[in-house]
Amino acid sequence: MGLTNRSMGKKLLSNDIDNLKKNSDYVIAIAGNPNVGKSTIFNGLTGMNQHTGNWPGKTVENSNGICNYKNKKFLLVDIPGTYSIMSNSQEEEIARDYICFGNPDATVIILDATCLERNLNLVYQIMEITSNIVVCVNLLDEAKKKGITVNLKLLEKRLGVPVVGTIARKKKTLDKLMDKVTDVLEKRVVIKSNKIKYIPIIEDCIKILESKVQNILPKRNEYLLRWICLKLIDRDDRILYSIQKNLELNFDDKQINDKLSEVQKILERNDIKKEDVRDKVVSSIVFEAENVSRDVIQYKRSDYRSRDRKIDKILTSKLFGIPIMIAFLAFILWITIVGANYPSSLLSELFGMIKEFLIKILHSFGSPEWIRGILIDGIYSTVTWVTAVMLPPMAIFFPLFTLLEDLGVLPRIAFNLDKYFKKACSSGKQALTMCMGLGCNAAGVVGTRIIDSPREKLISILTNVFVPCNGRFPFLITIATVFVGSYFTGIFSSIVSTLTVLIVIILGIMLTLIISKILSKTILKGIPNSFILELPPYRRPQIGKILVRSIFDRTLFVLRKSDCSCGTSRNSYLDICKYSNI
Ligand SMILES: Nc1nc2c(ncn2[C@@H]2O[C@H](COP(=O)(O)OP(=O)(O)OP(=O)(O)O)[C@@H](O)[C@H]2O)c(=O)[nH]1
Ligand SMILES: [Mg+2]
Repeated sequence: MGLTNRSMGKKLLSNDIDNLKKNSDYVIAIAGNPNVGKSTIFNGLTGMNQHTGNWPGKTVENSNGICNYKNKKFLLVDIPGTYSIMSNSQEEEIARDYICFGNPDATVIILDATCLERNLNLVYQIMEITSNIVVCVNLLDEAKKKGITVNLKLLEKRLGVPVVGTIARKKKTLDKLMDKVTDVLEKRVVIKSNKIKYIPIIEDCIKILESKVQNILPKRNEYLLRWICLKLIDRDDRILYSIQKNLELNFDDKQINDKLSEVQKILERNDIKKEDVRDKVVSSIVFEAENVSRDVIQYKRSDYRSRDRKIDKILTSKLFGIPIMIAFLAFILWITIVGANYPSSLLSELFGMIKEFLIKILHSFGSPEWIRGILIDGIYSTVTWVTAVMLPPMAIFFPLFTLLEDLGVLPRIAFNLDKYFKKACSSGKQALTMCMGLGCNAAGVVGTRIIDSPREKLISILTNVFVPCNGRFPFLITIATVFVGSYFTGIFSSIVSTLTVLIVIILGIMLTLIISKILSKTILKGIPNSFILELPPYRRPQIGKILVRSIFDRTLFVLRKSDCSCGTSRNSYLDICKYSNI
């Protein structure tokens, strides 16, 4: 299992995806709420390295990867996390359009075992648009720690679709998932999903429309009949537009319009306004999700979230929130500076010895002085100096940053900074993309896709560069150590250097806020959108994996590029704008 085409780490063109589809036996969509472990499962099955971390909204576009399992080739598609497929945010549209119109052979819906009720809402919505579903209850280890037990057999019975439990971090548990998926694809299990029964008036309206919509719906899309009728009753224009475009349908049909008028009259007669339809639909889903989760979940303790709440009270408090954040950052920078000194000098010595050796070799060949100058004093010395100075701080900062990300600290930082971004009339989510910028500005800019408003997205992109990324830290650290820290001795030298870098970062954050405010008041005028940010539970980071991932995937990648691929070249900038939908 998990044999991978690693070259797929790069961005795939639609041609490549078509080829992959052709060469695979099945296409599987991996859907679910944000931060439930979709990408971890995807990585586990494909061997790829999609961005994972403990905060919602990391995956912003569909990613493709191949999983070979029991002589079958599966094309897995990791789609962005979404709480619902009813509203119109970008991630939700990407997820909905893929499940609905991307024709996957099966959809695996990943659920978080520790908050099943909310996750089930999405299951019921997806059940309306596809029948080939496997429900995967992930994070069973976390649930166990919190004293939560999920009765998977009963859940399967209540939903009417196959259910499997996994711990994404333990790859072995993923075999069970692939077995269930294969059973579904090879029709070894018959799925009879228990769809939601809406209130009788809405069910009646669906029936009225069904006969007419069926006439224009191609046979292969018959499964969508009920859902399309529901959307027509809901008069959800954007979804209807998407349905018409993707399925090449035309709802401007006399018979359908007549039936729609009839439906509207029925709704009016029953005092149900246009905006009430969706509320009624959602209430039915929430009610059923509550019922099912009440039946299938057992709690050993009712206060299973109390530890997280206690920590959050301190980390997000008005008084301590920001000082603790600054102290965290200072500590990480200090460890980076102190820790980088030793490997840096060791590397310098090593490269120095190799240099002597190379000079001797060149001498023995009788090479002229100018060749030695170009090869050793020029190319070799520059490359090795950059490596000795850049590699150690990056190799220390990246893992520490990823550790905080996996722990779940980033959303807490965003929460603390939200009010400042609101004052700057920009998006609260900008705090998250700014934090990502600390790791890598390119990732920060691509991450702006989580911001819905184009105005706020543009502000975030333009200001992301003000926070120094990991590629620029070594340079900052060198400057701070040489020009400031060197005036002090012993431990004070590293403390002063740390404070200098810290001040530069804080200035960068202040500049981000000031420029965002100026842009919001001038060329990018507008009112900030409100947003809801979920504070995820604190999760124990996987230290070994973080070390490997940060050093091999990030540090060496950045070092190879030497400029952090921060979008300085025209092509990468265009790529970034494309990914961010600008
Ligand atoms: N303990 C534990 N942690 C898990 C498990 N699955 C995922 N995680 C962690 O949960 C966090 C979120 O995982 P991701 O794979 O990034 O989640 P996602 O659903 O892809 O998130 P988005 O792309 O933001 O929607 C990461 O820190 C994972 O290491 C699991 O089964 N057990
Ligand atoms: Mg993801």
